[in-house]
Amino acid sequence: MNTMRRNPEGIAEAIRKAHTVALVSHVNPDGDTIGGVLAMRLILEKLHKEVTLFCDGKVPDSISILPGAELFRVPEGTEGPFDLLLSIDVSDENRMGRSAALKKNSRTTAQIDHHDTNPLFMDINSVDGTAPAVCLLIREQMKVLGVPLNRDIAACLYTGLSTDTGNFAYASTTKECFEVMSELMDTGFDLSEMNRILFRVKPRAQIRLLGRALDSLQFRGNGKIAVMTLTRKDFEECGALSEHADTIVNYGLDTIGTEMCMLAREAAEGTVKFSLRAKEPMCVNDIALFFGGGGHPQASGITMAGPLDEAAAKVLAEMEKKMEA
Ligand SMILES: [Mn+2]
Repeated sequence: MNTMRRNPEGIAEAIRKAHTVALVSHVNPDGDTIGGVLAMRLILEKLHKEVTLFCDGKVPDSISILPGAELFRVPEGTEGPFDLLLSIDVSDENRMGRSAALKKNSRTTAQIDHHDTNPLFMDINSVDGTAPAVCLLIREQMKVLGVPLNRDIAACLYTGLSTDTGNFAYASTTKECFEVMSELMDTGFDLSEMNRILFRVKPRAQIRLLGRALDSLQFRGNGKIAVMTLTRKDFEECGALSEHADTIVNYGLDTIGTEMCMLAREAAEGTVKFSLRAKEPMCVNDIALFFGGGGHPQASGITMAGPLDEAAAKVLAEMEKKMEA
């Protein structure tokens, strides 16, 4: 029986046996998966491993300042062979995108993750569904490997820790976050500059897109459900990219009286991408799962076929049903 648990010793053993290592992030990469992979790259290079980084997607601009971010390759699926493939923050095999094809070119597969829906899809799994960020598990992993912290690794781990905990504000934030933060601070990494780049500065296109989304804001379900939509035309006229919509959903949730929020955006090839959020004790991952998506209880996503209005109406109907229940 596979049970979900942290297994830093198992991962360390696999790393020690390997020379060539492929590190894999999830699709639609965020600060935790990118920060985690880049920290792990620095750790593995200290151990003289030959490391290749794969991400099926574009690293968001705000995190492209991290050391090594330019080294990510978009997988073709034919690369390798690798002694070890190690995915970081990937909740299921589909979330590897085209990197999943690298599994067959890898002698051993392993993962470090923190999603409690993870089906443990690698040979070696170190998964803790209660950890608020995978970067927390990377800190533990480097202790087991005997690699010390430095400023660059701290910057990478901070990126994951701060983004996945909403700046240490989500209910998922644990004492361990602050213990690790204390260690990161000892390296002298530039906290205020990191915060400026990660959380404050935004491209003009993103601010314009935010305006469009707020213009679309509606309150349904007795005012408890906030709904926003963005069309392809909105993206085009603002000059915005998909990543520019990533945090907009929070404005709906932050409105007083709102318990659930949805942002529906037209994406590539006639699909619609949904970001769903909920205030505790409300959750949205069951709604996401119902439509073939997934995620965390209070933050989930769905991708489904369009058109936008029809898809949004379907998801909204489920949200309203849940709110009435
Ligand atoms: Mn994460």
